[in-house]
Amino acid sequence: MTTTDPEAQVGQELLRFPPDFVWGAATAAFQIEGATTADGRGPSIWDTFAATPGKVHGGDTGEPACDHYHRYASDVGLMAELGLGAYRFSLAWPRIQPSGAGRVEPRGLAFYDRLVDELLDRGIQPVATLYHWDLPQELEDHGGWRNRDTAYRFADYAALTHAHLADRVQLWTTINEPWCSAFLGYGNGIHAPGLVDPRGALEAAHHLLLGHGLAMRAMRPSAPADHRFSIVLNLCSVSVDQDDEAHRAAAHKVDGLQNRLFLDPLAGRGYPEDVVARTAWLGDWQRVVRDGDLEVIASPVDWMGVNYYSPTRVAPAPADHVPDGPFAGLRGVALLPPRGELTGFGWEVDARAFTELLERLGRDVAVPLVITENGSAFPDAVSDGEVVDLARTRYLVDHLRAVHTAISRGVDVRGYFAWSLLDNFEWAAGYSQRFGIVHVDYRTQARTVKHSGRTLARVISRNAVPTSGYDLG
Ligand code: IFM
Repeated sequence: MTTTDPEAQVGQELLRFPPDFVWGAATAAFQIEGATTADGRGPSIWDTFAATPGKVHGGDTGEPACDHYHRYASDVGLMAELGLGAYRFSLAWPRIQPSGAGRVEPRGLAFYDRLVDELLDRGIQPVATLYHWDLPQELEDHGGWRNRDTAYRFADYAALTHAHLADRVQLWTTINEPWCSAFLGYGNGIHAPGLVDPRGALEAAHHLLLGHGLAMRAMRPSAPADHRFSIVLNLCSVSVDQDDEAHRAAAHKVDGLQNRLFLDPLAGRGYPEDVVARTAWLGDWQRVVRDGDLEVIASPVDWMGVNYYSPTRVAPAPADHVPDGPFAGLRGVALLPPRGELTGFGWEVDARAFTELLERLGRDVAVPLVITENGSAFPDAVSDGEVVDLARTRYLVDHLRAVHTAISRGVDVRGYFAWSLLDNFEWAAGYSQRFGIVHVDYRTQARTVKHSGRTLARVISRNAVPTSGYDLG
């Protein structure tokens, strides 16, 4: 699908995206809103975690973040300037139900009314994520996602929030990256609530999926026919250095815990037997997975959100070797350090692995895909009013080419959301990592559109990327 665009630079070949391809950028409530005690918002696990010394880089907290709670209107103005067709944001559960159950805070809902109305006024389609990691602290005090009851509380919250915005928001996502909530929050404890409990991580994974399914069942029956529901997964492409049985087995194990543990039950295939067998020493699946749960989890979705940043490299290791970090539930696998070109955050840059992942998902997932996050962190600086972030621009354009390649090979990808619209609170890394296509000066709250943001705007206006080079004119 290579054609020449008369508007493009002379001789520049373009890779065109499908005509109705959705272009957007994404954020999450805790990462940008600030105003953590405004208008009756309750505390979340991330407020507690960030207030705990040593947990977040530099002692950073959710204040002030990007003060988006007060600056949402001008931020939507920036989106319009960039030509975004859609904006993916998350709703803060503790703004809407401060204790995670029961009483609803109307001022919390009113903020999202204002945001959605502003988006619609500017012709930008809102894409709402119901849960992006900010669990109300009171639910964590009762076990958080390790407690089955949290899944039911999530469904209640999803139903009331969906009902409130149903007249204006058509695209919904239940949960963002359940793998991170389970394995970083309860597995190695680098994310809130900061627990090192590998068994609890598996329980949390199941309850997050159950919460997703219960929410689907709570929202779908009353939803207008044009509403489209999804879940967002951070799926990884697993790379090995050799193509032999031992390496393939190591890759299969990691693929099981990161990808198939989520993809299979969502697709109605149940939990992968090899993962269940391999983690039996950690969890009592029979106790945790109750009759009927798998049917609930497999409630049909309309699309699947895919978040991709970098590949995971693995190798076989002695049978009793337990890898550090989030894969602590796996024995006999070694995680290899990233190599080659790295982002400022030290993440490996590999756009080809993105195409491979999408092609695999094209085979394994029955619904259309949307890239709900993709981006890179580099240390940017404003100079003469500009941020010339060429490394991020290259990352962006190369990954868009990778998406285009997957589409040209038949994968049904319907949209792309850059992570992130704004520099923001990067979880345990605090404000030290900048992922934005718009720079934020946290002292003055000034916004500066980066070179990568202007590049994305040009891509959007042409609905195409050039076949080569990074100068989009
Ligand atoms: O900032 C996060 C986001 O909240 C979830 N996906 C990965 C991003 C970069 O780490």
